Order: sequence, then C-alpha cells, then structure tokens
Amino acid sequence: MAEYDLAVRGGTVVGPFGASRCDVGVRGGRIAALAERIADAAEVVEADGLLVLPGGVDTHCHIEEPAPDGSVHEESFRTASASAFAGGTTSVVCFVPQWKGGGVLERYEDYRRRAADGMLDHSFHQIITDPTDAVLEEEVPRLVAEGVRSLKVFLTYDALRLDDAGYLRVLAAARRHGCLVAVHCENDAAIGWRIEALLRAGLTSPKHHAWARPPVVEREATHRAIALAELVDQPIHVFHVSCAEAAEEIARAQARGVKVWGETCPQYLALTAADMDRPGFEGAKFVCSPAPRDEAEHGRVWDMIRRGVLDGVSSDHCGFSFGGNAGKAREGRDAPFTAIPNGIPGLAARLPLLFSEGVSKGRITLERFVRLSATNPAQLYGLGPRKGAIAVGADADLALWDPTKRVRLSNALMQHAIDYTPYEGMEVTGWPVLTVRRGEVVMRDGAVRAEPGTGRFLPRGPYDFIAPRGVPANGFDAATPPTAG
Ligand code: DUC
Ligand code: ZN
Ligand code: ZN
Repeated sequence: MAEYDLAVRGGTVVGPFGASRCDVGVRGGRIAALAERIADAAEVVEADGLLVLPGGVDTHCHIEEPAPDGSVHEESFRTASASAFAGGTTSVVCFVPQWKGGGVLERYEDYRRRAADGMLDHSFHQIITDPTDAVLEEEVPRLVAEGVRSLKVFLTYDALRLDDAGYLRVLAAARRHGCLVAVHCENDAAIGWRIEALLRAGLTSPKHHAWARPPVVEREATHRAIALAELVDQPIHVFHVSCAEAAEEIARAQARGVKVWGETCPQYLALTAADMDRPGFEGAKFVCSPAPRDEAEHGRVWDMIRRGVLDGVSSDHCGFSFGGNAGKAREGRDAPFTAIPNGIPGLAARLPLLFSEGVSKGRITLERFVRLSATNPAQLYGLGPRKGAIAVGADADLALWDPTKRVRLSNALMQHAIDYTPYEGMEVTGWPVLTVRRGEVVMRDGAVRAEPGTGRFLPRGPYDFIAPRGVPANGFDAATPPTAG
C-alpha cells in the first residue's frame, strides 16, 4: 500500500505568509506532509508551473434558500457545488432562514437535509428576523450546540429587517451564547424615503436601484451597527462593504479596539452602477444591494483591502435567473426596480476575478489573495485551522492555479444553475485548473466529478474571534445583568 493517497508534485505552495516550492502529501483526506519530494503515492498530480493554493472559503453565499411562499433559490446544493469547484472554492457558509412568526430549529433541520445532498463542505449562519425570547433563549442555544456560531441580521428589507431594539436583542443574545453577528448595513427608512420619491417621479428602471441607496445609507447603517455592537461588547462582521465611507467607519472602530471586521465582494471591484443602465431589462442582471458604485470607488475599496480594513472577499452568490418568471423578472420585465430581487451569482467568478484584478494586475500579493479568499474567512468563522490554509493536519482542500492562463468569462464556465453571469465577456488572467476537496480531485480542467451527498457539515465550536473584549459601558454588562436582591 502506498504511503500517501495523493501527491501534488512540483507546484509552488502558497500560504498566508509566503510561498515555497514543495510537494503536498495527502492521507485520509488531510494534508500529511509538505516535503521536497513525495514519492510513494497512490495518485499523483503534476503541478509544475502551477500555484498550489488553499481551496477557497466563501463565507457568504445564498444557496437553495427556501422562502415562506414555498419558492426556493434556483441554485441547489448540487449545482452550487459544481460551480464552487469550477472556481476553486471548496467550503461555504450559507444561510438558514427564519420567517417572521416562526422558529429556527425546524428551518435548520430542513436546511441540513438540503445541504447534505451537495458536494461542498458547508457551515451555516442563522438569519434572525424575529428575535423572540423563545428563539433567542431556547432555540439559538440548541443551534450553538449543533455548531452554528453566527447569526445574520438585516437592517433593511421589509421581510427581514430588524429595528435597533431587535438588533440589540440579537447582539446581547449572541454575547450570551457565543456567536459572531454578521450584519447587512443599509438604512431602511432612508431607502424607503428615496424609493417613494423616485417612484413618484416615474424613475423606475433598474439603474434607479442605485439612486435609492447611495453610499451614505450604507455608511450610516454601518456606523450604527458598530456603535450598538460596541455598546453590547459583541463582535460583528460587516457584510458586503461597497464603498470607502462605510469602510472608514470600520477602520475608526478597529482603531478603538472594537472587534469588527469587514468583507467586500467582486461586484464592488468589477461592476458599476452604469451596468444597471444597460438597455431594456438588462440592467436587472446587476441589481444587488448595496448597489455597485463606480470605478473611482473600486480604487478606494482596493485601498481598504490593502490597509487590511476589509480582510475578506466573499461572493454573496444569489440564484436568480434572468429569463423565465421565477428570477429577476418574477414581476415582469416592465416592473419597477423595487420588484427586482436583489442579488447576483458569483460563486465561480469570485476567485478568478479577485486573482486577476488583484494579483495579476499587481494590486495585491499572492499571499494576500490567499488570506482574503481562504485563510481570513475561515478563521473569522471558526473553520480554521482545518480549512483555509495548506498545513499538515488541515483538510486537503486545494486549488491549483495557472497564473498565466487567460480566460474570457462566460456563463457556461460558471457551471451554476443560473442562466447568466454578470461578468460575461470579461477577460481574466489566472485560472483554477484543478480542485481537490479533502484529498479527492473534484475538478480537472473544468470537468467536475464528485458524488452528490459527499459534502460535510462543518460544526464550529467557541473560538477567540467571538469572545467579547470584556469592556461593557460603565462597567455594567446589560447583556448579562445581575438580578437585584
Ligand atoms: N443583497 C443582500 O443583502 N442579500 C442577497 C443579495 C443582495 O444583493
Ligand atoms: Zn446582505
Ligand atoms: Zn447576502
């Protein structure tokens, strides 16, 4: 019997802090050796001229999310797995819904069953839309015991949003039970006020989506989300930061020592509001929130990445097709922008865009690419050291990249269930040519080969990022108050 199940030979292995030319030996799905030469392996992958990077960890994707009306996001766990592997990603964190008036445990059970059908390793955020005592004090602790360690809240969207009081309740419950809180930051009242005026003025096309939510609505909500988290002494993660003014709020809080982190997404580095102004209904393909900004803003977001203020890049992948009547056009092609579902697909495009716009164009180093795409998200969500780095003992999740390969992005290459990619026609330099998930080659030259049902749930325990700082306001901890008498 061979000493290793798999050897990846002759590539340049890149970790968060540096690169070295070595072989990777895999046994039992884990990395068992990094050595100058691994000779005795049952299967060999030759990686001369290739980069060997950790498989991507995408901690913000919407996959097969069920809605209360019985509809489900078009992307299933099977199709999402193929798409992720095609783009060099091997693990995801996606969302269990809570529907207003309902609990979370039954949704969790249902979502576990759905995810078990895919091939991706997965963990969950629990969305909280109705923070009742029963949910926060009885159900959430049971989810935590199952290994769900993050709660997601929205500060906008009618069906999902929490007001400040509800948000405070979630922050305090997260403190008590040991969860990170992830926040969608946009000011709901401000958006509603602008929408009313836009509709009254007859300004209803897709491009007006961006007019309804300028950067200031994101900045205000980011500021408020951080201030309330600081009050509770609860760590938070600000999702999909689209602009420097919101990132500045994060930077200021980080400088005060607040435990707040921020991510951005490829749409805020590669798409602009002008894309939503394409003829007819085409602009709907780019409608997501926060809205894409402009090229000058892309430059400022890159600066925030280089400063380390934004230290992760996720896809915010959303499964709404352009054609048919279940996705972007569910209310018709003449419907106002307010009827277009928010969200765009990006699971497979995330890493090639980040590599090409970042590494190939000289904006970031390879090591920073590894940190942004895998190591940092894995650590922030308690998936490390098993995920997100190439190290002895870690899961053997690898993506082999040809850094010189030039590819024109097309929907077929995305291998998702959605009928378009917002990045159609863009040229990238650098491409994942082979993906390994737990020691198994699951994608080679674009051909995905993995057995449905082989993705594993990743339970998460307590970890340092979610621990409070221990600095409640005035020394009085309102999240865990003593009782009088
Ligand atoms: N915005 C969100 O908040 N969620 C899904 C997609 C989007 O655009
Ligand atoms: Zn969001
Ligand atoms: Zn999202």
